[in-house]
Amino acid sequence: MRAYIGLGGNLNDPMSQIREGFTALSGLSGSRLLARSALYRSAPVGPAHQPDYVNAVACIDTELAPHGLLRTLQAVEAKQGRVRSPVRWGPRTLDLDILLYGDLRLDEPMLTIPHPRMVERAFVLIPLQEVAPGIVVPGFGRIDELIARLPPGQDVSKLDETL
Ligand code: ROI
Repeated sequence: MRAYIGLGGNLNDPMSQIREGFTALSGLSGSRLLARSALYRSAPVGPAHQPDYVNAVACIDTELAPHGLLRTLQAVEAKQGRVRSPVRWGPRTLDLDILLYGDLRLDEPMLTIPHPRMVERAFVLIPLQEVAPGIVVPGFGRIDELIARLPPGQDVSKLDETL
């Protein structure tokens, strides 16, 4: 099944966090990494007193069922997504979200597909459009229409990865 994974992080070196996330995704059991977007810098959505995020989207081909994929992604987050802060375990530095899983629509307490907030978030839709132009988000519509309908003021820009 073709699935799209959203990556995000905002700790010290979030570009490296996201690159490591891509590396982990390229080694997932029963899966292949088909495409990765550029890295994007985005202003935080939600609590404002935190650093900017780096966001990206990956496309994978996976034999894992949705819940198996979720568990596998959570294991990657646990292994690579946390860094030790001087005081205690720091905040999660790598978020891996299942955005889409084929045409599946799933609404369960632990797992909702499509990701329930993705259509409001420029930091998801813009990198998703880069790897999947013309994709239809099941139940929501075509990516270009969703981007056109985004609430204004979300600050997302492609990063220069030569830095
Ligand atoms: N904001 C941005 N820009 N990018 C994220 O990945 C992100 N992830 C989150 C919240 C706190 C909602 N805000 C975010 O979990």
